[in-house]
Amino acid sequence: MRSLLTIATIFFCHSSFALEAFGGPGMTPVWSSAKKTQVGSFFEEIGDSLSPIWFTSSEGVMTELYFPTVDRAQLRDSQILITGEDFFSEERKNTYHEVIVHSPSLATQKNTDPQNRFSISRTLFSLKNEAVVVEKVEITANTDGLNFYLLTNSHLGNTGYFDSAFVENDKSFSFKDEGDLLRVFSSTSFDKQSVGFVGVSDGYQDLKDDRVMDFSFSRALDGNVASTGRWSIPAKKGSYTIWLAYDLGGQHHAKDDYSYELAEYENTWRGYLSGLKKPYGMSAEEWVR
Ligand SMILES: [Ca+2]
Ligand SMILES: [Ca+2]
Repeated sequence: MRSLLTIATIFFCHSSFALEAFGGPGMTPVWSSAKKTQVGSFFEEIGDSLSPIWFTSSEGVMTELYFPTVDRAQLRDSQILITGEDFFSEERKNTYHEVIVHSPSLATQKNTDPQNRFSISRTLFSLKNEAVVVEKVEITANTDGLNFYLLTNSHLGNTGYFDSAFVENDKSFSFKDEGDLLRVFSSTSFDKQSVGFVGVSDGYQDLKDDRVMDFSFSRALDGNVASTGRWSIPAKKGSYTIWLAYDLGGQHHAKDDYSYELAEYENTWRGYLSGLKKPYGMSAEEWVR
């Protein structure tokens, strides 16, 4: 009887219908690569901007976010996993990374599958008066049958330990570690969602071998946690634009389109830079492209 109970318990804990993820606290947290390709923050004139948030990227994806001071990290990374009928790919490790510089303050990172089955472009910026970083993600599928998953690993309060992750609704996840909070919003809904412990019950572990998302845990408490959401976009060739908002201030009302805010971010930096002395040998046009 006891062994039956044990089996039943194990089955329940590992069932995709269970509410709480198994395997806590997950693997030992590690930070992302220090070889950053981009750092950014909203241009701040005293009394003008109220955006105490800094973002970074490395290996083609968003890495540490800092809030409310530049020495307090809140995120490890956020990237995309891709599955096809016969392959699994991790955006950060399995794609070619290219950086397209639009201006001194704005860049797009383009990640291309070596077999050109897909590409993902991401443009990062932050909002003027809120602790919110936005990613404009453009996905291009060059073949049918692909699925794209957002994988986010929080490191609230300067450590990957002690975080809890929750599925909020079909467009958002939240993370908590005592007084630190991160909410992640997507303009496109997810048709499958789960949170879990990194290295054990997260989306990466779920997908890497069988390419099928089986887990649907709605909370993972007190550990090294990550959220996974499969975007509800057609598994067909095509291009899809998705806006992601990462809110560390806790007050943000997500939007479906941040084009205006993207232009505002760029224009404030452009205005500031146009007033600086240009580097020797460089034309003003080259300096503020
Ligand atoms: Ca933490
Ligand atoms: Ca699976």
